Amino acid sequence: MRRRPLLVASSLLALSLLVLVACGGCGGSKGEAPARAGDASARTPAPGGSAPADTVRAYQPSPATDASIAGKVALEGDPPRMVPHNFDADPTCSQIHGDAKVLKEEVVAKEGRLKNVLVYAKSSSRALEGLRFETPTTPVVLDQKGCLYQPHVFGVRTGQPIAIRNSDATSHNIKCAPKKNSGFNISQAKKGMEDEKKFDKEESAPPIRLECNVHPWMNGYAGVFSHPFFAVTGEDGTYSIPGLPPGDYEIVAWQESTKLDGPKTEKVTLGPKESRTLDFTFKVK
Ligand SMILES: [Cu+2]
Repeated sequence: MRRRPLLVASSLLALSLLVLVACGGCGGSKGEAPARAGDASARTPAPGGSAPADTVRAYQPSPATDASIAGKVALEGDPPRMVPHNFDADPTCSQIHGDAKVLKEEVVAKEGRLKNVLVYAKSSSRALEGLRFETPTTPVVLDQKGCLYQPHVFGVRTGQPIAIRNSDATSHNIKCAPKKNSGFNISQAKKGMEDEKKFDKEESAPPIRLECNVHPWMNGYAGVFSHPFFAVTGEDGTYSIPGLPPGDYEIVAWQESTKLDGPKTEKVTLGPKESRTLDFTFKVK
């Protein structure tokens, strides 16, 4: 009986070793542990191959290792003249704006910076291989307000609802004919009407163009992504994409005007916690 404590200790040691061997990389960066966004080594498959089905992991933000990109989008050359909308075809629309000049949004340039540029990570980027992203259930709101689409350019996730709303006291029609997704053509005759639509497939270069049959000046663009790594430049021409798992990326910047060149693509490798500045420049053709 005096040997029993030693026996117990030996058994415990053996058990611990067994657990360690069986566990492999538990708590480390390899093995079948739950997905960690910053775990680049685990998500990078063998060269030339795509991730097998059993290595697909749910993405989770990992503040300890997530990288980010941010930057500005510049316009080189004299910007095309910004022409004001003519709302006269619908008195309700012209009344809303009165004497205010509302400029068309095809090229919105301010101090050499471009607004409405869609910047995104290509879903084929190696850093995103083997990652699965949960579909948001909160809708993106596309408002028809002042006889304009607001926002004019936006990103949405595959399968995420888009709440298309009519905030005007006039009739709008919303149609689109995407290349990869199913199109639609709906009417919203009254203020307050709302429809929900979804796009199931990625579509980003170009994004899906939305138009109104009633008001020929109304158009907008929806980029559809399987992941959350996209942004649209604001008035100051800047964008920011946080939460990126470290690794290799192809980052695309798209803008709508055929008067400018593009789209632009940059390859970047992001290290853990890296904050990279990535600027783009579009040139007037
Ligand atoms: Cu309309």
